[in-house]
Amino acid sequence: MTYLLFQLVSVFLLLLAPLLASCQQLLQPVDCSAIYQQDNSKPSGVYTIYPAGERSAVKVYCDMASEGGRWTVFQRRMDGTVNFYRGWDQYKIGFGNPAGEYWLGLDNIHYLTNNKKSELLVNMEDFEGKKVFARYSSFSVGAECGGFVLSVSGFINGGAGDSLTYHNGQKFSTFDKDQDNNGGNCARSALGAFWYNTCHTANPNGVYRWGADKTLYALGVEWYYWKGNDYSLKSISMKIRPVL
Ligand SMILES: [Ca+2]
Repeated sequence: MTYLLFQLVSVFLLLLAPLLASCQQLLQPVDCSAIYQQDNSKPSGVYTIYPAGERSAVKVYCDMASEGGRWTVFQRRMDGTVNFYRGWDQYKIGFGNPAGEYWLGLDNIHYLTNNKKSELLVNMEDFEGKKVFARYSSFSVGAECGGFVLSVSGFINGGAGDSLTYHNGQKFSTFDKDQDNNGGNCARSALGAFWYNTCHTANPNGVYRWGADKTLYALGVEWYYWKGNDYSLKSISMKIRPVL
């Protein structure tokens, strides 16, 4: 009798398994857009996403408000509490605090933008309280074997100007992996890590400084076509979402 019951329960669980699996999928959103689409009343904040399957859980900040929301933030500076002058391994896997300053990691950015058309929003603010943005209708990052090449196009101006087109097609560089077009090492001279060319018109991962500072050239948190090379921004955040 007990054995029969056991068998019945087993069969029941077996039949239920596909259902449980699909529920689990819903509970493991790939990005902030999936979270928003499940429940569009969710506020901006820290959520867990799964960019590359069930074992890839990572905490991120979701921007559910700007320009229609659904944004997965992959880079954020706001107060200088996190050191962004780090090497290749750190930029590959990510670092920092998702509730504050962080870098999501190139692997995850690649997974999120690899197989689906994505757009990019860059929000920024100066120390006088002025806020602008730059938006790009197409954004993706290639695989590590190709050097995490940046593909960005379709600029839409929100007052910030276009500082990223200059970086389109570049590999990512850190102080310990120079893949830029400069004879020297842009990551070392600009004290950051980015898709440097020869070297940059944007340096979002540079040194956090408080506004205008001409003592050292072009190493702050900069967006050249808005504030030039001697002004370090108060905040900048880079975020992506799939084009629906
Ligand atoms: Ca170089």
